[in-house]
Amino acid sequence: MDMEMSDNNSAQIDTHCGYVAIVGRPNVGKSTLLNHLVGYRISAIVNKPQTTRTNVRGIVTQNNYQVIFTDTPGIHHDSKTLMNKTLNIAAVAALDSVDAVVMLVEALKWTAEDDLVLKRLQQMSCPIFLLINKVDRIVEKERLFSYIEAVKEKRDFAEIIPISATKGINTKELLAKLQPILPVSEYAYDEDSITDQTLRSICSEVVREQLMDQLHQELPYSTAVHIEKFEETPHRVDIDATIWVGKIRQKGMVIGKKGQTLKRVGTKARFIMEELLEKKVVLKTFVKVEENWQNNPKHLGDLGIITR
Ligand SMILES: Nc1nc2c(ncn2[C@@H]2O[C@H](COP(=O)(O)OP(=O)(O)OP(=O)(O)O)[C@@H](O)[C@H]2O)c(=O)[nH]1
Ligand SMILES: [Mg+2]
Repeated sequence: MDMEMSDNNSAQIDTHCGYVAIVGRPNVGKSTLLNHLVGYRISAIVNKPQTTRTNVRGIVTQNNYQVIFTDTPGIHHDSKTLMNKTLNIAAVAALDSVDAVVMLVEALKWTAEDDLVLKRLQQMSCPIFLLINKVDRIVEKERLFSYIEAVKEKRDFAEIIPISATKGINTKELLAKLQPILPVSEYAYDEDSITDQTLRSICSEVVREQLMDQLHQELPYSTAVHIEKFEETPHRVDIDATIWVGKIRQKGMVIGKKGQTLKRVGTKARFIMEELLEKKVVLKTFVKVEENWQNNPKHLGDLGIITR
């Protein structure tokens, strides 16, 4: 069978492969959708805006089609810090040479930041799919119909699809609608690849996700996580993670009373890592202060937020 396949391949390509950017304002569910499509927790999900800080690829290969999705940071108005600006730049850069864009909005809502996203898409000539996410929350279904009529006026979308990224509603339909627009091409990634992220960076995101989840107000945005050690042996993985904060008093907040906050973060993160890595994990966490790291290009570079 292998022989036959390679003969065919040399004569003509029978696979399709293309790039699709997932964009939208913060907190609409972009990372949740990516993880659902890929079936693995590759991108951090938190119920707070500006969770995603870099472009993360998720790859879906089925029936001769490979779709390379890019999850992007939420496009937003705030540009106070270099990091805020960088997030917007990363999101827009992901639009470069894609075959389609999926724009997410939250069902029954349309905000000024949704308009900002549309503005960024203005010059795009590829198909733009509007995904109305979180439809599982709608109690009165009729309201969705009038919402769909209203969003049709915003732009000429290739498709408008109500979905639920958490429940998986209409996500198969999304893949089916994307397939015809993927160019005939060899696969860009191996058939069994699911992401461009390393396990090391996925684990650092797990720690950051848990920090964002546990911390309050502005603090989540002032933290960053760097994995200093990632040593895998046949039966366990040893991971050292450094949590960076912007101010000395924030260090105390991350650690918490009698170390309780950091302990909770570490325990939950380790539990998730053990599921992801399918191995015992020994996780050590350290907290360090780097004043104003969000405006420091070197630091943003070290953390992979600015690519050099
Ligand atoms: N009810 C419901 N909640 C959802 C759905 N999709 C996402 N969420 C929730 O919305 C919140 C934000 O999800 P994320 O996937 O982190 O959103 P995001 O668009 O990636 O956010 P940023 O990275 O900050 O731009 C989380 O609490 C998710 O659980 C959905 O279909 N239904
Ligand atoms: Mg995200």
